[in-house]
Amino acid sequence: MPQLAAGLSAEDLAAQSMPDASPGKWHLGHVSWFFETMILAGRPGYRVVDERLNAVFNSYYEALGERVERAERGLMTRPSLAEVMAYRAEIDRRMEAWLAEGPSDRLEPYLFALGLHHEQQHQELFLMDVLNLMSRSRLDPAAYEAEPRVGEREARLGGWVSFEGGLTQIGAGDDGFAFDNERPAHRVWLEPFSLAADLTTNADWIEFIDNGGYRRAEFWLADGWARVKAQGWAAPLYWREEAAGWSVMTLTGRRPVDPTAPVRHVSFYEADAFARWSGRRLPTEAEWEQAARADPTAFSNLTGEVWQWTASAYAPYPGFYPTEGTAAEYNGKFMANQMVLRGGAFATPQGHTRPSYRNFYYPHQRWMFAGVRLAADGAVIEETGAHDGFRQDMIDGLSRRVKALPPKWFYDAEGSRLFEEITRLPEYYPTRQEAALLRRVAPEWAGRFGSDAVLVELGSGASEKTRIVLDAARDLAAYVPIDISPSALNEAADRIRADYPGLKVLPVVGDFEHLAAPPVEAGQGRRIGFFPGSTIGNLTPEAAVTLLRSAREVLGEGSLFILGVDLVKSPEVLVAAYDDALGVTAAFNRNLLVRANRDLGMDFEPETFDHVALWNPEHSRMEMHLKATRPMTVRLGKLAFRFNAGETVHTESSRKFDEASVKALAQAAGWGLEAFEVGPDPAVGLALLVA
Ligand code: SAH
Ligand code: AVI
Repeated sequence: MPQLAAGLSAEDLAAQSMPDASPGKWHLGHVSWFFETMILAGRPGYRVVDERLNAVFNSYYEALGERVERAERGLMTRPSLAEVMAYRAEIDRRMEAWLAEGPSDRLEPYLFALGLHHEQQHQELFLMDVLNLMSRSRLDPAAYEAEPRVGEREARLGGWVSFEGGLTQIGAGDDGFAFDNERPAHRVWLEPFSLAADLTTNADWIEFIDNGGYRRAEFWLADGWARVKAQGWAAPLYWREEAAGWSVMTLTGRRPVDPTAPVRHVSFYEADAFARWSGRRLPTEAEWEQAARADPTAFSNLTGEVWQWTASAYAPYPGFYPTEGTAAEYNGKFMANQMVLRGGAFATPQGHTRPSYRNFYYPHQRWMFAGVRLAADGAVIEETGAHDGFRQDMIDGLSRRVKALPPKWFYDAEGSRLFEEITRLPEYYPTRQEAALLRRVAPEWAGRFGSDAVLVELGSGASEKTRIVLDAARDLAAYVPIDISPSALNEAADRIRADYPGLKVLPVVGDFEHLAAPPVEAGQGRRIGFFPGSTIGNLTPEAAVTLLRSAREVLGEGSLFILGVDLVKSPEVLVAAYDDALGVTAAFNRNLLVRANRDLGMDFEPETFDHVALWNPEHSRMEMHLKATRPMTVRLGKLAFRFNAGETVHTESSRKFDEASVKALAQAAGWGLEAFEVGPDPAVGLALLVA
C-alpha cells in the first residue's frame, strides 16, 4: 500500500470519511439476519427467507460467504426500508415458532441470548452512526429533543479512590450471560493503584487544548501523533470552535460544549495523551474491573455516561476459547491492534453491561461514546491546587440555567474583613442580638459541659462570640475553631491564645461540610459543638441536615451542640439587614467577583453587577444575588459564560427559622432539642442539642 504523509496509508486517510458507520436500515436487517443465520439456518431443511439478503446483512463472518464491505453499506439504496421491515417481521415470526418449539441442542439457548445482546449492541451503534451522519450535514440537524439516556448523569464525587492491589480475580464466572471474550475468570496481580472518582470533563479537556495538548508531541504515542498531524486533530470529534466558544454535535443538535459534562468522542490516542499531560495514566482493564467490583459507590458514572478507555490491549484471557460454531467469529478474531474500553455509555441499553464487559475499538476511532477516567500508581494524596474547588464550583455554578455560587467562597481575607464590618452595622442585628442572648444562657448551659470538655466551633470567623462561652466555661480543655478562611482563623486563634493563656487552641482550616475528628491533642473530654451566627442558614435544608448528622457522628455520643439561628421576622427588617445604607453588604457580595478575578484569572467587572437582597417567603430565606446590569460575556480561561442584562447569580441564601423548624432539623439529624431560647426583637434563637 502506498504510504502518504506521516506514515499514513491511503486507507487511513479514507478513514476520515466514515467507513465504520452503517445506515440505520442496515442495522435493522442485520440484527434479524443474526438470528436467522446463527440459530434458524442450523436446523435441518431450513430455507432462508431471501438468499440475496445474506450478502447484504452479513457483517464480518468469513464462514458465511460473500458480503458487502462495511464502507460500502451506505451506497446501497436497496433493499428499501419496507423490505427490511418485512424481512424483520418474517424472522420474528420464525423465531417465535422456534421459541414455542424450544431449543434443539445445548448451544442454541446461548446463541439466542447472544442474539439479544448483539441486538442491544446495535441499538447503541445505531445512535453512534446516526450522530455521525448528522455531524456531516451542513444543516446541524437534531434527532431528539432530549438526549436518549439510560438514566440521569451522576453528580461528581471528587478526588481519587485508592486500592491496595494484590492477587485478585477478573473475568466473568459461569453464571449468567457473558460474551466469550470475558471468560474464563482468572487471577491477576495488581500493584497499588488509584482511580479518579469522576470522569474527565469537557472543562478538563479545554484546559488540555489551551495548554497545547494537540500541538505538543511529547504527550503522544508515535501512532497517535501521526494521526494528529495527518488528520488535523485539534479537539474531540464533533467539536467546532466558534466566536462564542466550543460547540459540539450531539443527538439533540449542535450545542455549546457543557464544561461540566464528561468529555466524549476521544480516541485512545487522545485519552492516552491527555493522561500523560495530566501526569497520570489510563487504568488497565483489570484495575478498572477490580475497582468497579470492590467499591462501585465510590465512583460517579462508572456506567451510563461513556465507555472508558483502558491501557489494556484487547487480547485473549488465559484459557480463552471462542464460542463454538459460526459465532466463533464474534469476538475472538479481533484480538489484535485494538484497545479495551470498560463501563458503558448513556446510549448503552439498560442491563447490557457488567463489570467484566470488554468493549474494544481501534485506538484511532472516535465516533463511539468514549471518554476518560484517569488512574495513577499507588495512593493519590489529593494535592489539589489552592483554587481547584473554587474553580470547579465557578464552572458548575455559571453553567447552570439559574446561575448560583456557594457562599463559602465569600470568605477570603477581604471577605472575612467585610463580614466583620457587617456585624457592626446598625441594620445587621443578628450578631448583637445573638451575643446578648448567649450572655444570658451561657452560664447555665456551660454548667452542663463537665470538666475537660472540648469546644469545637464551626465557621468561627473572628471568634468574638466564643469569648462569651469561654468566660462561662473556665475549665475547658481545648478550643478547636474550624474555618475556611485561613486569615480570619489564624488571627482569631492568636488573639484567643493571648487572652486565654491556659487554653489549648487548635485551629483547623477546612470546610465544615467535611468534618474530621478534633485533633488528638484536644484529649478525650466531652465534645461541645458551637455553630453560632445562623451560618447553618447559609446551607440548603438538605445540606444542613447532613452537616448536623455528621457533626453528631464526629462529636460522638453524649456531646452537646449550641446552634444559633436567625428567626423569621418582618421583611423590612430582614431586607435592611442585607442591604445596608453604607453599602458594606454590597461590597461583601461583589468581593466574590473580585476574588474570582484574582484567584481564577476571570474578567468580571464587579461594578457592572448590582447587589440585590430579597426576601423569599416560600423558602423562608433572605437571598443575595448579583445582577448583571448589561449583557456581557465573562471568561474563565477559554470558557465563556454569557449573561443577559438583568440575569443574576444567586450568591447566598440565609434561611430564617422558628422553633418548629429548628426542632425538625435537629431531629432529622439525630439530635435531641434540649432547650430553645429566644431573645428580644429583632429576635434570634439559640438551641441546645444533645446527642
Ligand atoms: N461565627 C461567626 C462568623 C460567622 S461568618 C459569627 O457568628 O459571627 C461565617 C463564617 O463561616 C466565616 O468565618 C466563614 O469563613 C466561615 N465559613 C463559611 N462557609 C464555611 C465552610 N463551608 N467551612 C468552614 N467555614 C466556613
Ligand atoms: C455568615 N452568615 C450567617 C451571614 C448571613 O447573615 O447569612 C453572612 C451575611 N451575608 C450577608 N450579610 C451577612
